[in-house]
Parts: sequence; C-alpha cells; structure tokens
Amino acid sequence: MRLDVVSIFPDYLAPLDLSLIGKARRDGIIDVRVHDLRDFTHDRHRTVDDTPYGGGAGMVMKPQPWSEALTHVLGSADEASGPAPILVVPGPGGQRFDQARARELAEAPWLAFACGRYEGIDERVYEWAAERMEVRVLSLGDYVLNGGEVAVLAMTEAIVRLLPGVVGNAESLVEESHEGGLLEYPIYTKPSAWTDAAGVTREVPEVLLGGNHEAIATWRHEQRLARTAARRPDLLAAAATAQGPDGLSVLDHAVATPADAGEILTLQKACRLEMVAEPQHWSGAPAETVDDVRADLASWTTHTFRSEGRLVASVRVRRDPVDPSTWQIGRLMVVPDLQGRGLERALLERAEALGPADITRYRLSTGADQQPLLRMSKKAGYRTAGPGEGPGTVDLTKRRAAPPSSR
Ligand code: 6GU
Repeated sequence: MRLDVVSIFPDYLAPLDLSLIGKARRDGIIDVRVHDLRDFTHDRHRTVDDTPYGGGAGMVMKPQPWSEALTHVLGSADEASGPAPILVVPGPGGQRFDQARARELAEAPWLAFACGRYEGIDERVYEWAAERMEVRVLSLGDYVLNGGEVAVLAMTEAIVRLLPGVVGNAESLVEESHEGGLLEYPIYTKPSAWTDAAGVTREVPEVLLGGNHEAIATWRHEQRLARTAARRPDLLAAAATAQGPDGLSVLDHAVATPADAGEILTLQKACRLEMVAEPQHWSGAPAETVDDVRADLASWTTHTFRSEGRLVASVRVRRDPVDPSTWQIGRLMVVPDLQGRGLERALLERAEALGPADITRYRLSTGADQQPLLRMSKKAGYRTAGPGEGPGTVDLTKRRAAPPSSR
C-alpha cells in the first residue's frame, strides 16, 4: 500500500518508522512518503496560511501550496498504486473514523493524507481535490487537536495493522474490540490467584480455568455485551445489525408508505452529506422535498429497514416501464454510522431477490460520486452502463443469473 502524507511538520510523522508500522515499511508492505507542504510555496517566507475572508480568529491554509503538493502526489502514480489515491483529510468536522472505516481504507492500494493546521484549509482545495480523487474528511472523535498529524498516526496505525503480514497472528485481529461492533472481553494471565502487596487475593474467573471452550466462548460473549452496554451503549444498535451473514435480517423490514416520506428524505440528506467532502458541494442536484419523495413512493416500491424504530436503510425497486425485463434498483441508502459493514451489499442482494421470475437484467442507479457504493456494486458483478436519468447519477447493469432449475 502506498501512503503519502502532506504536512508542514514532516518530523511529526517520524513514529511511522517505529514498531510494527516501521517494520511493515522495511518489509515493503507499505511505501510511506512524507511531503513538506512548504516545499510547494514560492515566496521567501514559505507562506502556507493567510487571514480568513469574512473575518474571524486564526489563519486559513492557502489553496495554491495544497494544489501543487497534491498535484505532485498525483504525478507519482504508478502501476501498483493505481491512478489516484483516496485523499483523507483529518479534521474534527469529519465523519467518524472507526474500525469499519479502517477496514475499508485498508483495501485501497493508495491513500494520501492532507494534514491541516490552523483553522483549516481553504474550502476550494476540497472542491479541487474532489475533481481529481475521492476525498474523505475523517475525525478521530469529538474533540479538537491542533492539526491532522496525530490523527494520521492514529489512522495509519489502525489501517496498516490490518494489512496481511503486519500483525503476526491474524487471529488477534479478529478477537478484539470493535470487531463485530462490541468491546473486548476481560483478559487474564497467570497466576490464577494473585495476591497484591496488601495481602488481598484476586482470582481469575472460574470458567476460564476449566477448559470448556463452549462455556468460555459464551462467558466471553456475555462479558462483551455487558461491557458494551455499560461503557458504550451507543454501539449496541450497530452491533445488532452487524450480526449474522446478512445484517439486514435483524432489521424490521417494511414497504414504505407516504407516512415514511419525511424520514426517507432525512436519510437521503444524510447519505448525500457523506458523498462529498463538504455539504456545500452537494453535487448539483436540486434539493428534494417531502413531496418529491412522496411522488417517488407512488411510482416505485420502496423498502425500509428499521432498528428499534429508527430508519437505518432503504432501497427502491420497480419493473422498468420501458423495458419490462429489467428490474430497476435505486436510492440504495444506509445511515452513515452503519455504512461499510456489509449492509449495502445485503441490501442490493435483497433488492435483486425482489425482482419477479421473468426479470433477466438489473439496472442500478447511483450517484456518480458514491465511490464506496460503486466499488461494492462492481464487486457484486455490475458494470457501468452510462449516465443515469438524474443529474450526477450513473446506471450500472448486471445480467440476472438463470435459476439452476431452468436447465
Ligand atoms: Cl482527525 N483532526 C483534528 N485537527 N482534530 C481532531 C481530529 C482530527 N479528530 C478529532 N479532533
């Protein structure tokens, strides 16, 4: 995996030479290139920032050094890296970086990180970059750091340790916090009875000493649930949907009625927000209204999936009015906090399965800038057919496999 980092403090990234990440570098598993943003300035003071238009505190990073630095990075593309990286811009205003995001990014052949400092980077840099590569604004959590460098260290560690050959024992990747959406169970080592300096003895839970693997697995799972409920109750809904090969099966499925239109519109807006770096760049399409959604409900069958009442996913399907052998699938949406856990694929397969027996082809419509969705549908066998009906949309098609009984 190629990793490029652009920063005004390249020395901040020195820890990338240490420990498992450093070894992955020496082993050739990752190719890390750190760039000094100031090398792309042209004035004597190597200026990268200036005062904000409209007033306000702090300084804003200028667009020109960023476009030149990122052009330099793009120009170093090679066969293994592919044409362009996914550009990660760490910032407290981004989507939450979590284990699912780490897993998703670990699949990319090339990642670039743009470390902002001061109040942030001129908004036009995001626009410029989004025209050239996929851009993700990602946050570590709800607090403010001085710049993106520490976040890059955290994110690269979370991503690189998932690459094959980096962590020696692959099983230790599976049995840990956040895999499966739950926190880790408590762990113990020898001695089985430990006496501290005050003379108090603490025992290891009995079940772990018995060698009954089924009992141990059950105990550990209960501990994970109890711990997650106590410390991170917010994770439990996500864990429920992550269970089983088809996370959809634990959700409440229904066909949408006009009463659902408001919630579907909210889901649409939340998904649109995730598509591009920043909300003001919503790609062209005029804002939809509840009435638009209601009108759609009349000409499509929209399927909704809820978790404890909350609308978490939906998809709409219908027979193509022009070509009745084609099953149209569109508006495939999963709430941002549950994206990247396999629900999208399950939703697509469910939408396909809803097609009547005489359907021979699927046509999926999606936003041209919905990269994760495009990647997923290609993995599922779809090929780009051309621009879609709505502005900024594309159509993908796939032949329906003949049922085994037909021959
Ligand atoms: Cl990714 N960057 C900055 N500057 N502050 C943060 C953050 C990232 N995540 C939380 N706070």
